[in-house]
Amino acid sequence: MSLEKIYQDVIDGQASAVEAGVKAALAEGIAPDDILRKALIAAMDEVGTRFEEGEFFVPEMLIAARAMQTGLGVLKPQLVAGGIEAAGRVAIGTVQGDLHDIGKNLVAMMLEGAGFEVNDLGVDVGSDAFVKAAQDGAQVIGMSALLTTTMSNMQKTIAALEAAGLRDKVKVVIGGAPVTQAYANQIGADAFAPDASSATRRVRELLA
Ligand code: B1M
Repeated sequence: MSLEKIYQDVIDGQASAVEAGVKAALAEGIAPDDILRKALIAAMDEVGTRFEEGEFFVPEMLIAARAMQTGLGVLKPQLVAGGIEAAGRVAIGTVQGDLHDIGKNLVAMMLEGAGFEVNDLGVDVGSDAFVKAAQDGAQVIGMSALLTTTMSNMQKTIAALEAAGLRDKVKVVIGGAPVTQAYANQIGADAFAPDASSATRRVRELLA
């Protein structure tokens, strides 16, 4: 099974072909990380480019995203295989107004794989829900945003944590395509991670 075929099937939104392709690639011994980066993530980047260029519209993005999620589902057991002890409690969500969840799901999977207990709050998560998760014992709040228009809701959540008297009790890590280290500094987040594996590293460092 070639990675190019999986890549193309994601772009074409062929979920069952992606499922079969990822299974075949794993059976052939192709590293899960290569399948993830070179086929699944690379395909979503191409889908984004085609959307920007007006070649793809929301329905095409949506069916490609479903195909990607199907592939991720097959990879999940491989990605989470490493976990043993509970290394800490993390609550993660995509911020209010934002429905993109593939990157957030990947970060959640990697954290689980690294042994963290993950409370996935889902998408379109308001400040109150993040505050509640912190009150319920999360040591780290993870926020994802894919839209420049929703990034500012990260700052609102940090302000809400401060208002609730919880800011010094939880660490905040942020990420998502438009998010940068400079933005994390600007809003007073404890860490920024550009991808799922570095998110796991950052969370480990924050709890060390
Ligand atoms: Co949307 N979309 N989308 N979309 N979409 C983008 C983000 C966009 C960049 C496309 C483009 O124009 N090139 C653009 C945003 C432009 C901007 O704001 N600058 C865009 C737009 C405009 C929109 C709509 C507004 C379109 C419309 O309706 N006109 C709309 C908004 C809906 C909403 O949220 N309210 C919309 C809708 C959608 C779909 C629903 C169709 C679908 C999402 C389905 C889903 O997620 N279940 C979708 C998709 C699929 C995309 C693209 C093509 C792919 C996103 C993705 O899944 N990437 C995207 C283009 C792109 O990003 N190239 C695009 C793969 C994923 C693994 O990467 O999420 O970046 P990513 O996650 C990475 C890192 O960022 C990081 O780790 C992950 C793994 O390495 N990371 C973290 C993520 N979260 C983290 C958290 C951390 C740490 C790291 O700590 C907690």
